[in-house]
Amino acid sequence: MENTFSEDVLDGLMATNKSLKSKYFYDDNGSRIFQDIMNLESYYLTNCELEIFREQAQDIFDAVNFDTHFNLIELGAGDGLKTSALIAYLLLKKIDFTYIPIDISQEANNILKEDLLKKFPTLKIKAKTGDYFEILAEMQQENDPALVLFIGSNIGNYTEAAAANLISLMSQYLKSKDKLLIGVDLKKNPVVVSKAYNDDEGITKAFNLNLLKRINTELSGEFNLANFDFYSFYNPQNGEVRSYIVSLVKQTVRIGKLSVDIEFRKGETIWTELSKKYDHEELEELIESKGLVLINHFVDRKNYFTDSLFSKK
Ligand code: AVI
Repeated sequence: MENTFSEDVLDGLMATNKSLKSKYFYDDNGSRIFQDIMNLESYYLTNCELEIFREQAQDIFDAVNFDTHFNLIELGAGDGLKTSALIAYLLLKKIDFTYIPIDISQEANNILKEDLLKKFPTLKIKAKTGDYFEILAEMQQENDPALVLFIGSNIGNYTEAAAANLISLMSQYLKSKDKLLIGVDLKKNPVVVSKAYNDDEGITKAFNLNLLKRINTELSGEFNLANFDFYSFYNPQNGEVRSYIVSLVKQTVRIGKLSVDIEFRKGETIWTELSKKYDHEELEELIESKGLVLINHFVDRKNYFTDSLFSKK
């Protein structure tokens, strides 16, 4: 069984090196802030991936090479903005497919379905709520091939071991004809990467501090957000952006529902997120070591982002 929010908060804040898991960013408020991040000029990832889908949809589907009905399965679909570009292409070309977005949030799925049907009334869509792998296991029973999308550089939020485990599970659940399209942010000029995670408007800061807000509302925490700042750091040698909440003063914060008082030194940090950048070779190594083979990398014009297509060995 997965840990609960309170268990993870307690473990993370009682540790010598404090941390909070980035998966907890995405409550309703956090998801809204993430939409704002995706609209930032400095957060280039979204536009790069959108450009790839808009301009290379045909090349991608030629490489996928399905000639019967297939399932387009998306792991963690969010607002479906980028996928819409692929869907628009497929519908235009009258290609027969069913879109199956998988999300842990029923509400997110309902909104996505409603939005997409407004845009594309003829779309066949079967949104599924639950665990990615339980649903992929179910889908293994189907005869039709699947194109599985894991886009948005979500893989970057997993540590090396967790990413390897995730790809290995995906690979196990793919049927022999299935394909995986994975969207990954690439290593590039460190100045560009740093700016994406440190915007002038303070939106990424608000995204991080929302974790403390969540603890306040859900666990009766007493964090005063004015006493905390945000810091992110990109190490171009290993491709890791690491993000932190910083305590601006020495303070003790009560978390009522956990019956604990958390002590902070002035300048002490809480690690909140890893956003790893890859290069093509590293990505191929990670994925090909788990029984998949590269078909092609589709990159944007600036070479900032890749959507890479893999098949089973
Ligand atoms: C969702 N994920 C890929 C984003 C990223 O770039 O790591 C989340 C994010 N964190 C700060 N800005 C955006």
